[in-house]
Amino acid sequence: MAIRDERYLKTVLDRAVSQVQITDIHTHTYPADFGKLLLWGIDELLTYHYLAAETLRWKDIPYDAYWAMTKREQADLIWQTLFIDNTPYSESCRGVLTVLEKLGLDTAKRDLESYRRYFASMKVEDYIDKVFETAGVKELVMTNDPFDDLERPVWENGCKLDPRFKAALRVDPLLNTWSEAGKRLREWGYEVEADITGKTVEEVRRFLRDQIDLMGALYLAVSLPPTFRYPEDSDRGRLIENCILPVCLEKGIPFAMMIGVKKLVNPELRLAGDAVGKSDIDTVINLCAAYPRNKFMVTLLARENQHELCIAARKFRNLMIFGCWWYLNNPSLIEEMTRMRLELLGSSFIPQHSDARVLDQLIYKWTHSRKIIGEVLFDKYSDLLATGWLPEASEIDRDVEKLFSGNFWTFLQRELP
Ligand code: FIX
Ligand code: ZN
Repeated sequence: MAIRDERYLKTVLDRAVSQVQITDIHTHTYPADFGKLLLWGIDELLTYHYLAAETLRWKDIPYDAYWAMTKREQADLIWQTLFIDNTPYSESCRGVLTVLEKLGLDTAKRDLESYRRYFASMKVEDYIDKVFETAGVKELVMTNDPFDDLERPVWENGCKLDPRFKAALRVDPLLNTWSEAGKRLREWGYEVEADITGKTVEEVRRFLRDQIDLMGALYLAVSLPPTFRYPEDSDRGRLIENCILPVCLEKGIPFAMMIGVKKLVNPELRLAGDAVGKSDIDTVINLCAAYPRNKFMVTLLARENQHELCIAARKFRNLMIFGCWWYLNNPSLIEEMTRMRLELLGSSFIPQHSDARVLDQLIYKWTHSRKIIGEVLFDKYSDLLATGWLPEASEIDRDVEKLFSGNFWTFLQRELP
């Protein structure tokens, strides 16, 4: 049915955006049989590395003293510092409150112990179902690292994956610390040498194929520093050229590059110690141009890179840009980036991923993003109404499904000439 006015537009669009079942294409969360890798509940929410960093701005305790605390003690300190002694303005603090509210808990009471009792009463399997349902997420892609000693045994012992959890093969150690990774590969029976030539190339390709097949990986992913360049006379450059891209092409899967992380600028903050730097868009352009049959998924961490990334995506159909990553996952920047992308790319992009490290975060990260993306879409459809164009309700459902799920799956299935 054609939409002729903004009132009906709002009704149709609000319903479409609130009900669409989401494919969350990048997370750090796992099913219950991954053991300690699955983080959930209020104390994990509070000790998320974003909040640890924010808390340690207020407290002059030695970093080691913080890390020596128990998880509960850390959560108590964070709750008192960011939620009681100060107002929880930040997106990561607000997110904790959104999760509690969506679970039906009373945040007005500010009663941390009562929240703890709620989570303690939950069976993990039931809670996973509740989070997926509350967040409206139908499936998510994990971050699967064969070099992680906690994770590798789960795969080697033959895990039967919950179908809502998909795999992505993460290759940071291979690309960013080849000398160390090479030693591990030799331990695992791959005949690799320091020089990335001949037999070593073949063995790294074999390792990648083995892992992709073992996990059923939907794509290969890596996070890269802002200094990453291509072409680059380096182990990383040679591995990308001789191993990663040929195997991705052979398997028909994208190579996802997450570029712009300045690792551990403050190592005392551990996982919270990474910062952001402006990346080189020519590197993305060079790769997309040199490998037109390979599929690239790219997200850049610096706000300053976003416009040029959109322009690069206009030039290369093998480039799918995605998400408002990490320090960009804030309302003001999600809005700015989504407007820019719709204006430059139409709907041929993936607007968001959650990056959830704690399962419960799916609830807040998607509640917040649905609202912002929905508001931007309302403006864009309104602009079209003003030209006399009459969008159909079915087209709005189509567009919203593509943005929150379909574009990802379509990109995975594409075979480029
Ligand atoms: O490299 C990554 O996947 C990053 O998303 C993480 O390392 C980062 O800590 C994060 O979770 C950001 O949201
Ligand atoms: Zn991530």
